[in-house]
Amino acid sequence: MGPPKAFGHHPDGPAREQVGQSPIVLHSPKDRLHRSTLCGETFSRPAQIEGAIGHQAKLQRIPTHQVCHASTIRPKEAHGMSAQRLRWIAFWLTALAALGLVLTGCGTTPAAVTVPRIVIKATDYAFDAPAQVNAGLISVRLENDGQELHQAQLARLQDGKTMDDLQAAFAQGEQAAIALLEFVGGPSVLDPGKSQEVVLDLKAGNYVILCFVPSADGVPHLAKGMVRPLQVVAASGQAGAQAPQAVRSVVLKDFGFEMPAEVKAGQQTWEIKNAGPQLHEIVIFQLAPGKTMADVGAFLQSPAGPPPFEAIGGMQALSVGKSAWLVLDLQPGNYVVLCNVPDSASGKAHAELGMIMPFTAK
Ligand SMILES: [Cu+2]
Repeated sequence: MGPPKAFGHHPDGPAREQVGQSPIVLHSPKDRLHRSTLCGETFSRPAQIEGAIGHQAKLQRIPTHQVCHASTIRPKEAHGMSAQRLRWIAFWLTALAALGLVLTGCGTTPAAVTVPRIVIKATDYAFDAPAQVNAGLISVRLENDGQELHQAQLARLQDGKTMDDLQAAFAQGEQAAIALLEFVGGPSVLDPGKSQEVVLDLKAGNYVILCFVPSADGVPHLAKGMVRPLQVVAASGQAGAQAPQAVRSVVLKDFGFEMPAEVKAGQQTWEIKNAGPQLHEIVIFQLAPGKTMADVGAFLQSPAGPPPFEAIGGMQALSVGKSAWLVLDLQPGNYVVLCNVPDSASGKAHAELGMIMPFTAK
């Protein structure tokens, strides 16, 4: 852990956006002094270890300091924590400080809480997935073990609605079913053998995992069995995991993508936000050598021969105002992003209305 990371609230550090949102504020930029608004104590970089250990010692005796430290973990939940839990946090903070891992007292995020992971396996035509997960941040990885393209759309049923209601709505048409659901993302369309990871923030409720991809006969996979319920339950006493660090935010809107035309190749996380007003998704195709966006458009209009791209994933549909994180490992090359969600007025895919753009990874 390098100094800027350890000193998370440093104005030049990677967590600089958090300044002002935590109990630690910049006290004196000239002297690089930081101050806790809860306990009044100041911290300077050369005195990090001493300051931290001294502070941790106080933490053992003064309840307000326990609250102060706990607030750096999850401000909204800290004050509702049980005394036992606060003692447990205090114990670990002290232990970590003694090891030199906690360098800055209140200013440091303690050992990161790992985001829980689940794997969804898709076959022709079923999902293998857990039946229940805890609410909060969760990493969802889709592995396509089938012969066809698959996706895993996660959507929350409106309160009071059941799977039977959803089934009845699907019988009336896709728009009727969409009206019963809040779309929260999920791994997007994948070629056979590929996988995609996304990180979602799920609130408690009854969810479904869906695949809208049609087979050659035109029937969507969800009508062939690719509908699976998922229960998200409120987690009690679970420390909050940190949201992934994203290198960029990609905004989806009617009808386009706000993102650069050129990005760096390699491993990276994008935060995907839907600014609306319609439902949107981001599907990523990696172009075959020599192929262009025009070839993709022509193939989508009338598929013939091998596709001019590989479907490498993306983020499934998000309701307006929702965001989620897309974990990518981009090979250098040319790509196209597009949205296949149907327009609520014309029924045309958003890609046909302009929601398609090329980008290059270098
Ligand atoms: Cu769209």
